[in-house]
Amino acid sequence: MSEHKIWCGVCEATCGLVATVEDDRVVKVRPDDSHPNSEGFACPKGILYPKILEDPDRVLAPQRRRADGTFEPVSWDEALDDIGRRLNAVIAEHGRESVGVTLGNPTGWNYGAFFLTFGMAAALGTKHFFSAGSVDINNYWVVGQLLYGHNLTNPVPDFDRTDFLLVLGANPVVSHGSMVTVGNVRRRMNDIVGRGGRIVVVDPRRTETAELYEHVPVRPDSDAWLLAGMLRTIFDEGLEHRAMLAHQATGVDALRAMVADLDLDHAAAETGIPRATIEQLARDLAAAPSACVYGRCGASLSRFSTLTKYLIDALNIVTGNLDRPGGMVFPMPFLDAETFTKLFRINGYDRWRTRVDGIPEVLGTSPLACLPREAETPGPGQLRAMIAVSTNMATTSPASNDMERALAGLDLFVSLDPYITETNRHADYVLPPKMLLEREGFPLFGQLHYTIPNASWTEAIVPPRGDVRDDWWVIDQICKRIGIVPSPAPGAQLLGRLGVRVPPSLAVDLFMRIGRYGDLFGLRRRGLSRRKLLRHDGAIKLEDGLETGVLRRKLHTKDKRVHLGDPLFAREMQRMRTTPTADVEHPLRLFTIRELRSQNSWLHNVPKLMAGGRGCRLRIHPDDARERGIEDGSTVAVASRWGRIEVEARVTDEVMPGSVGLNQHWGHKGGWRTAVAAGGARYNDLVPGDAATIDVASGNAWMNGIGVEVVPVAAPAPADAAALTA
Ligand SMILES: Nc1nc2c(c(=O)[nH]1)N[C@H]1C(S)=C(S)[C@@H](COP(=O)(O)OP(=O)(O)OC[C@H]3O[C@@H](n4cnc5c(=O)[nH]c(N)nc54)[C@H](O)[C@@H]3O)O[C@H]1N2
Ligand SMILES: Nc1nc2c(c(=O)[nH]1)N[C@H]1C(S)=C(S)[C@@H](COP(=O)(O)OP(=O)(O)OC[C@H]3O[C@@H](n4cnc5c(=O)[nH]c(N)nc54)[C@H](O)[C@@H]3O)O[C@H]1N2
Ligand code: SF4
Ligand SMILES: [Mo]
Repeated sequence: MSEHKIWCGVCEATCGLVATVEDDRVVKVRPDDSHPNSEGFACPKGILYPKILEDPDRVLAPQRRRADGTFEPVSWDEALDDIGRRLNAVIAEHGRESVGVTLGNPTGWNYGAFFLTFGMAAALGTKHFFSAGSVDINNYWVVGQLLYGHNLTNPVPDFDRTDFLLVLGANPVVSHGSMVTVGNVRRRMNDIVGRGGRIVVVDPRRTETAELYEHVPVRPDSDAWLLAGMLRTIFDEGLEHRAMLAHQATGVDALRAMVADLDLDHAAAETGIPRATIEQLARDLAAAPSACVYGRCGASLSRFSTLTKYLIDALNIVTGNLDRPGGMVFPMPFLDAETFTKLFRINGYDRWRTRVDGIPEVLGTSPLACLPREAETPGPGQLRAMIAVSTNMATTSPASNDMERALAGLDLFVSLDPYITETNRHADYVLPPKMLLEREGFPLFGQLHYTIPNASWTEAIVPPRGDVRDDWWVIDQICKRIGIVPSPAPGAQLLGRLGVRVPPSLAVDLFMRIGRYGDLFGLRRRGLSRRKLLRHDGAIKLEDGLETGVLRRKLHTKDKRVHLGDPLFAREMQRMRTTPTADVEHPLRLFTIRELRSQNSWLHNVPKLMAGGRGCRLRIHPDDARERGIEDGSTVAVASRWGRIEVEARVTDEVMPGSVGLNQHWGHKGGWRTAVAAGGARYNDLVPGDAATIDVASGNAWMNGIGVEVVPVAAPAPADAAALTA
């Protein structure tokens, strides 16, 4: 029996855990009290993660799809050789640009897979490089580029010192924080209130977070109106922090002009928030000794998500809260992704546009919303083959049914995933990865946004089950067979041509060692290296918190100022102000609910996580239910302009009138039996994916605030019901 301090690679909190291993199995996991960031906190997902390793539905050998849609196991050589042959045929006929790569959320905790998908896309020179960012954080990446000069420059709230936290569309008590790595977030938020500060949560639902603090209900998809209204109030009343603005930013006049004639009564009507509340929030924010405005998925998956994120950052800057204690502060990661993405020209915006819809590229990627049209519209550059790495895009992307059809129609579809999911049941090959704990790892994404800088790198603690392989190895093997080196680095390309492949661990170690906390190959005795971290049990704390006064060092703009005046934002404001929002046939606004025991679309196959009466239920306000004759527990049909599903209704005043909330990512298909048996329906069947509906500036899908109507579904007569179950 042995104990190992590990980190959890399920969500961004990146908690420290202690795993007990007996006979090559993880028999117990508990929170690590000594972890500098999570301090003894962990959630059920982290504790139960090892169940995945033993899951009877886990794919343990490469699978090839037969003509009848079932799968048969094949050897790695057979699978990889056939994939290579078929990819070469596609490339010979249609060119490398017809091959696509998609990376999903878990690559953020799987650095090898992450770097090699970027590398493969770069080596192919393909525009068909899709990332979960386009159903999540592309708006951050666009605003990062335009304001700070780099996609990945991302200030995070200074939880431990702030006096006022304004949260828009985030539920950290359940999600444990996003685009900020903050361990034990609930304790740290309680401390804000404990020291006399305030937390205001703007959300259509009285969430687990809103319930603990002050709650301002907002109509889904209207945050930009609220933020613009607050900015107008601040400028009208002269509450802006002039000295900080003059020092930090350019383009303030353009911002002022954007909001100068905004009608606050109209903003109140759009948001459902009284004008007086909008004005008071603005005054309170400006008057607070320090404050942070923080928005996440609720604010990122709206129709105007680039504008929303811009206005969030603008509010922080205008109130003098950027780069100061208690405001929005900048992490200094030990692996400086900003520098190396810049070095290899990965970062950027609008250097090219997508073939069919003309949507600007973000960080070299195309939006998932565009994928079906890229695959189904003939012409040069048409998408013909796809290598997908840890993505369940048929469920997690807009217009799910279009996505399934498009994937099924490809000449070749290869998916790296531990399960047969609703997405990759259409794949020609499903290739099974080693999971964390079976592979070494360091928390790539976590360190980008940490609030308590710390470093860790862990060894595999158990041997892999079955015949599974490292994701990065699989990608590299595929690349070998089509004669490319999966790297954007000219050095790696050169070595590759000489037959030398640089493993991702070596490349990352190199960047870490020459980085801010690196050992400079021995010159800095206390510095970091992979070897040192692997030898250390648990995480090494690097700092007590984040430094301030670093803005000039962090900015990638030439003049070392934050650029508030990019004309794109004024255009986006105009787009919002001229887009009609009323939809009389679909008057209710649908928004997403995340759950504590899910991680996006997966972990639904762990029985212990699914216990306790969980279900996929539409939350509807009692007034809206009464008006429609809907009873609690009954089946309802939810219809948008783009799709229709049936689910159980839950009548509750936790959602504001006029809006309805639904769990994301249920209604599974494929080989994960527990997940399939859980039933429910797929949220994204209702979501549009056409270019006219997405946030055109970032390609982010519009998932929150789409119009729906809800009607009762008559229960089948007893005879029909008997026939159905027979
Ligand atoms: N337990 C758990 N944790 C997770 C995940 C998970 O699935 N489960 N997923 C992980 C991932 S990938 C991410 S990106 C993060 C997300 O982290 P968060 O963004 O903090 O999580 P969400 O629960 O999506 O929070 C969005 C909130 O926005 C509200 N909302 C919806 N529409 C609107 C709107 O138009 N305006 C406003 N103001 N609010 C709105 C919703 O009610 C919800 O409370 O969570 C991560 N952590
Ligand atoms: N309606 C609606 N839709 C949303 C959202 C929303 O709020 N509302 N949120 C969006 C957000 S924030 C996100 S991040 C996306 C997530 O979208 P995805 O990235 O598509 O979703 P996940 O469910 O995280 O899919 C992960 C897949 O990776 C597999 N996997 C897990 N670990 C590994 C591994 O180590 N290696 C490999 N190869 N595979 C692995 C899992 O089995 C699963 O099939 O969904 C988005 N979709
Ligand atoms: S909060 Fe996130 S990182 Fe922490 S244990 Fe849960 S899933 Fe893992
Ligand atoms: Mo996400």
